Amino acid sequence: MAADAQQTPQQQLDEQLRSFEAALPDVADEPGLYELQVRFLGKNGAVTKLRRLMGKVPPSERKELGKAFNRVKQAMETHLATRAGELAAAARERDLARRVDLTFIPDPPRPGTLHPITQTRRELERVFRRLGFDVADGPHVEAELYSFDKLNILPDHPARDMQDTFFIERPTHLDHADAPALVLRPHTSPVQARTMLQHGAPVRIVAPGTTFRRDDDATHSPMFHQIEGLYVDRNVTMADLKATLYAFVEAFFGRGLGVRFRPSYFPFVEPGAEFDMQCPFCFDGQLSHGCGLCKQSGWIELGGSGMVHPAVFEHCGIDSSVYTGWAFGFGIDRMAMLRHGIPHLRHNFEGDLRVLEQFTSP
Ligand code: FA5
Repeated sequence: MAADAQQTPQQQLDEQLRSFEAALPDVADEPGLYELQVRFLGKNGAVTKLRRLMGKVPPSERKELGKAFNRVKQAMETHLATRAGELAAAARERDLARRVDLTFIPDPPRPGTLHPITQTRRELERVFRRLGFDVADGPHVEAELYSFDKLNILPDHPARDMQDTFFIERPTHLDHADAPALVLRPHTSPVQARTMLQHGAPVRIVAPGTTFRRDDDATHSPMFHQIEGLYVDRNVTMADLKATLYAFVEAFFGRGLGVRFRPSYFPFVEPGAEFDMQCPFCFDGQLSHGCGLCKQSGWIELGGSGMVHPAVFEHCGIDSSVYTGWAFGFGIDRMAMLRHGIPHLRHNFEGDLRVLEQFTSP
């Protein structure tokens, strides 16, 4: 009820108390109670506002008004405390009335597992970290500059051909001269260039990650994974490369498998070599006799390697008369297949739970 301007301040106070008492039974919870308190006793509450009238009444009436104000305020506070007690008791009753079936066993949680390629990548990182390598990363959408130019892959090299690489259209709103030419990186080797340009020498990193090519057959997929290795320092030789890769194969596959290098050409290394290891599936402790997986050859190709080409050093700001280094780039997918006995590359990427659930995370 609105306060009547003709009423005395005491009458107005009593009026407020009555409307407070009328509203109280409708309050159903603590926030409601708080709201009511604020409405009447808060800084701008109805009762607080009336208190401001004190200054306007004749001094002789002030004492009486003060008493009336305190009486109303106290009454409201007592009501609030009583109602708060009732609400708490009702909440407790509701709580006690709840029935909980303590014998109920919910479905056990079904934790997911790491994809076999993720497991393999993490295991590779662990092995190379123990050999003293840092782990580096690079973007999947990469500049042609790092994917090719810095790596001494000349503009007419077949790897730049549309057959191999996914080129990304330049944004039309940018001036063509300014827009960087972008590709989905066809190998992890751009991380070599990025790392050398950023950190200089010496450097010792591996860079595992996703790579993309316009490939699609039984043993090649458009998206696959590689791990790059790069070691640059004074007096680094091919012997270091061989020793590191021996140690890696031993730590990753175990069982004393042999390795071999076959001369090969990559524009960013000189000399360059393919790196093979004995097939672990048909290995008898000494020889791999040949099986379906190694196409009866007894050897499995892991990828390319070699001594970093002086031109690459030059493009990446490293003095090739002071530093030498080696690099490698291996396919991770095949390593995952070898480690987990996965017969087909495609199984890795079909997202079939019947396959994936067989590889529980370690
Ligand atoms: C390269 O990509 C070089 N960047 C490797 C390198 C690095 C050489 C540093 C020297 C120094 P290559 O194209 O051979 O090399 O690929 C390396 C490995 O990646 C292959 O042996 C294979 O295991 C894997 N690979 C390549 N293409 C595919 C594909 N489409 N699907 C699955 N694996 C692939």
